[in-house]
Amino acid sequence: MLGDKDRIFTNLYGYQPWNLSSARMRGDWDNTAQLMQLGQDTIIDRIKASGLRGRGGAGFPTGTKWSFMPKEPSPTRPNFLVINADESEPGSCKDREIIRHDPHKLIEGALIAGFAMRARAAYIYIRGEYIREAETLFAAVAEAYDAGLIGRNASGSGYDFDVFVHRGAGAYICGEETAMLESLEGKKGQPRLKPPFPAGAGLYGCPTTVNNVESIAVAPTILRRGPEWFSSFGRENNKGTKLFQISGHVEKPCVVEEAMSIPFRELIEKHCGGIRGGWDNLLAVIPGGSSVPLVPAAEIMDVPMDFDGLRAVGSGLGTAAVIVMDKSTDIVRAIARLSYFYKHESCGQCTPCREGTGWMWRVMERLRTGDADISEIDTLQQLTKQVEGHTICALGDAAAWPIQGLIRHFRPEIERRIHEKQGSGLGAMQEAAE
Ligand code: L3W
Ligand code: SF4
Repeated sequence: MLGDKDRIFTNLYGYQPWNLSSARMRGDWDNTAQLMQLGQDTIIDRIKASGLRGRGGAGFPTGTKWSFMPKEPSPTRPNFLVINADESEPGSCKDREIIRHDPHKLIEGALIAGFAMRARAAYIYIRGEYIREAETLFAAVAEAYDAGLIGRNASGSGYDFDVFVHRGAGAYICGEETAMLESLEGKKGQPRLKPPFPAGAGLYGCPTTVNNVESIAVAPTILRRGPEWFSSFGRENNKGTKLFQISGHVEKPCVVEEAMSIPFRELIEKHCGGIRGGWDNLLAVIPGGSSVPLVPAAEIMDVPMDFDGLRAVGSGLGTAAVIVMDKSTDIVRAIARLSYFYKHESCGQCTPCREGTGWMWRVMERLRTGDADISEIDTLQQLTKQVEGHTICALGDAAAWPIQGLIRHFRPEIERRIHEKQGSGLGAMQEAAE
């Protein structure tokens, strides 16, 4: 269980100002040059030792990712760090809170991570709809430049490092790392084929690492408190603290930093005051943002909220955006709405996703209203398998998985609607005949 002294984000709720003087009082920018004197390889080794895994959804080990960057970048092909603040996954709202209330943790993290990867600059790509957050971030970056913390001889370290903030224009797909790079280059935000991974050929063809806001913002604290401190939370392969974003039918929705692997029931009891209407009223949970399959109530209660625990029940940690649904939820309608989202956000460049997301949504709509043939449930299931794994980026999978979860766990509910509609239709026909 995480105590207040163990929290990295001590201003998560904005009780104190976000500005530099307040951030300094919270320990940010405290002798940053000394941290950098550890040296690039030691910083990467310590991040590896901490067990930190990417906080944007995929959970790739952060230190390992940093180690892919060239150790001797060429002057004509510099290394870049790109920070993914395009937080658009339905249910996710943690990066927003970091930027609103603790932007200096992110900027200091950018300098340290950028230095460790020998990057010349960081680009923070922020979701277009985050207007006030972008204003805060621009102002915090300006404060950091004025104080000599970034820019030439950043923090007196002798290292030159720039930070640029770039606003997105409202497309979910620009959160996919290579679409983000395309967008930063001024092109239409469409994912690239991987490999090559960004570490080989990224922004303007240069070696690039794309990391989530939370992954970068925790790095200075990990180095100050030590990798063993961070890895003392959670369990093997699932270390550290994590921002959980709990929305939906709980008494008190919130964003909270907790130890990785906290059991679901404890997370909700401790921070959200339980389920609306009591635990018996819980129907299902989407534990990691809309791209992961739902888990029915009976299977989620004691699950450790981490990468392995949620995979074991057929879902995933994703961004740890926990969407709680009680028995008042029309679960078929909820998933149909997500299908609409993915259809709308598909960039359209590969056929299984462009055509498949629209097809899946139309069938989901028929299942929602009950105006479908019972055989269409299997057809839809097969269709999700045609999309999954056959697309350029993960959006195709993300569109398929929620539907697969629905069919796996709520098939009787889908069938009930169809039978009910057919029954009422027959009834109406009989009435007309009489
Ligand atoms: C070099 C290799 N680099 C992998 C890098 C790769 C990337 C990272 C993870 O999707 C997920 C997605 C969403 N050499 C490498 C290598 N890398 N092998 O490691 O890569 P990958 O492909 O596993 O994931 P991804 O394409 O980054 C991210 C899921 O997150 N998600 C939602 C996220 C939503 C947001 C948001 O709102 N902003 O992030 C929720 O589950 O479905 O599966 O950097 O380059 N051999
Ligand atoms: Fe675009 Fe969808 Fe293909 Fe991703 S899977 S590249 S969003 S069409």
